[in-house]
Amino acid sequence: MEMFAHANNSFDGLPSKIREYVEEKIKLCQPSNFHVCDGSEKENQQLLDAMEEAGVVRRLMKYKNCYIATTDPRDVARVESRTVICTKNMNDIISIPAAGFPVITDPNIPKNLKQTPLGNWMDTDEMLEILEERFDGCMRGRTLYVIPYMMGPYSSPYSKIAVELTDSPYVVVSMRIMTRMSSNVFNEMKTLDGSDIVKCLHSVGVPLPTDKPISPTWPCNPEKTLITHFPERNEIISFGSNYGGNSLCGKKCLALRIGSSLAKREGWLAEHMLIMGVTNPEGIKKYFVAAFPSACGKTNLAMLRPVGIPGYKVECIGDDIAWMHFDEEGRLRAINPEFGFFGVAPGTSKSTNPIALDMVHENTIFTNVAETSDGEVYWEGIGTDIDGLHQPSIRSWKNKRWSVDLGEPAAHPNSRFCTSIEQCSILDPEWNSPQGVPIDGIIFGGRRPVGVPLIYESFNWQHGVFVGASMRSEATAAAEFKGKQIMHDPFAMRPFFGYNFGSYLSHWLSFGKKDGLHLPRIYHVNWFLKDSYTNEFLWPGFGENIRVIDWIFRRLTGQASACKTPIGLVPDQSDSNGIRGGEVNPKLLEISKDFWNDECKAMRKYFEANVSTNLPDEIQSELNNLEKRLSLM
Ligand code: GTP
Ligand code: SPV
Ligand code: MN
Repeated sequence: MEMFAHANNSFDGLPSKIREYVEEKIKLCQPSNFHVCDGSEKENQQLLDAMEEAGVVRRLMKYKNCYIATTDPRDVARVESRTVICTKNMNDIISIPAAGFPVITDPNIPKNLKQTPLGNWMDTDEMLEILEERFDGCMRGRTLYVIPYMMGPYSSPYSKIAVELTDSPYVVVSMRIMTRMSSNVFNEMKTLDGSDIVKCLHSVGVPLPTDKPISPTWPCNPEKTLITHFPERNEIISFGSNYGGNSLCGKKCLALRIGSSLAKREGWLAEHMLIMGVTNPEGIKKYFVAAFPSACGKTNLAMLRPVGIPGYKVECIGDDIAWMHFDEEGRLRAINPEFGFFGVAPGTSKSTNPIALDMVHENTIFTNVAETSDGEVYWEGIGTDIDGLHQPSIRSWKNKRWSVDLGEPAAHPNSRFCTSIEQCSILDPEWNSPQGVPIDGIIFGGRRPVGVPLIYESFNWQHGVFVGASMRSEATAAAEFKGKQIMHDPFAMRPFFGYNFGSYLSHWLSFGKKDGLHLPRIYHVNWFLKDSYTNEFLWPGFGENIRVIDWIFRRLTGQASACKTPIGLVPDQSDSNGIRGGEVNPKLLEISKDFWNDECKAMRKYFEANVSTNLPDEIQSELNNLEKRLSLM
């Protein structure tokens, strides 16, 4: 990608702390030019035009201001094995696994990087040395962009200010959608101590000219990829990948990994959660947050269009990340630190998520979707009839002519749309509120084909924290895992913990011990139970998930009864206070003693192997109690 045509390469207006940082990184990375972004429409269009000319993006003729980018096939998702938190003290970040650390055999992964199923750690100084080498001259022939941005609403006491330096124009236009990116942020920075600003450095890791066989339209360096976080320095350094959570540093790197570590220090919560407002048929409004692992239904639930029970209304505040603080009245309030959606494309259709489908036909950047010869997007589950009378030809995400017979998907399973939150037609009136919205319920969930019921309620806060800790879910295409193995994914945060999971649990538990807090009730849902014979989903999902939200809502207003089971409270099927609005397959609410005994064994093993002495006693005793209740079943 050639340099920006009308670069703003003056340091005027940069706060001195940022100027020093930029100067230092320019010296290291040796870009041929630099540009300080202002976030304006004009700047955005210039970048898109330049990228279009260079073939980095293609304009989609059917829509207004929409583009497709397709990636190097080696750079399609987050890479968890190369994502690492760096501090002085290892135990701050990870516990030593009972089986010891795996020996690193890949010569491109630092030998002293410690990998665990709950995150990776390396010593700060050692990592900085390795990064110094990777970044030395890494931007030669490219432009370095300086992106000032804010996570969270302007003038919110909970927002954080950051700057990302990157040599990827794709990252610039994406960050402009996903965050509040503006030169105004520099003014806010002047009032801050430099250490309050989160500094991010990103490079695709391919200096020019290069003799490597790389894609000129999606440069990346998969062998050398490292996504590193320095919570003690408020810094993020990401090398070699241009994809989503690896390169858009505001998202997982800042809002979750650095965020959770700040949250621990400052007494709040940074979570992988959607935020939704629900108004019931009587006009009562409640807000919920929900944590599901990547590609397990957050965007869909956040934009749910109710089906089955008339009179409900759902409004969206966020689809991926929640920052939550207890306010002076002891209510938990949530803000969405992001400004856009980076949503999974496959499966998005008029019937599953009409709100998302409507919103992506303007000002959207698609990544790794397919394109029809009519200039429309295409992906698996988009709901258009490809066997119909008019059959446009389809160009796959690999830029090849595609047909079903090829036996591979047209769009990558982790293909995404990137759209500003302002384009969502069901935005909650409070979506931009500096104080955030008051949360009444916390919902955990995962992709569990067997055993885990559609819905259950935890007995109390401590039990709810245990429910979050014991979450498991099928692997998805959002990271590098192959197949559908059931993985432990506590709080849907496994790839995003910024500090030791044991201390994270203690932090959550600590709120249960404070006086004067109105603790939200905690639930667990599973939309993904399957019929073991037909392999079909037992629950219709999507819009009909309102029927489960309705039960939760009526539990909170004291209108729905529940049966006590060993794992928690489930809807009473025999009375009309159960899941309303249609038939419910009894298998959806079954609790099998054998299944849950096995589940307990798996949890015990997981905690012993990976959390050991850092596991809070409360979680241990919740597990013991669950086993006891099961034995009496
Ligand atoms: P990330 O952006 O990776 O964090 O994912 P997410 O949690 O926001 O997941 P998303 O809502 O994008 O859904 C991922 C996939 O699950 C899509 O293909 C959806 O169509 C599908 N999905 C979402 N909700 C449901 C549901 O209720 N039932 C079924 N069967 N599939 C669903
Ligand atoms: C996820 O994987 O949870 C995402 C997509 O939301 S990414 O931004 O790539 O992390
Ligand atoms: Mn996510």
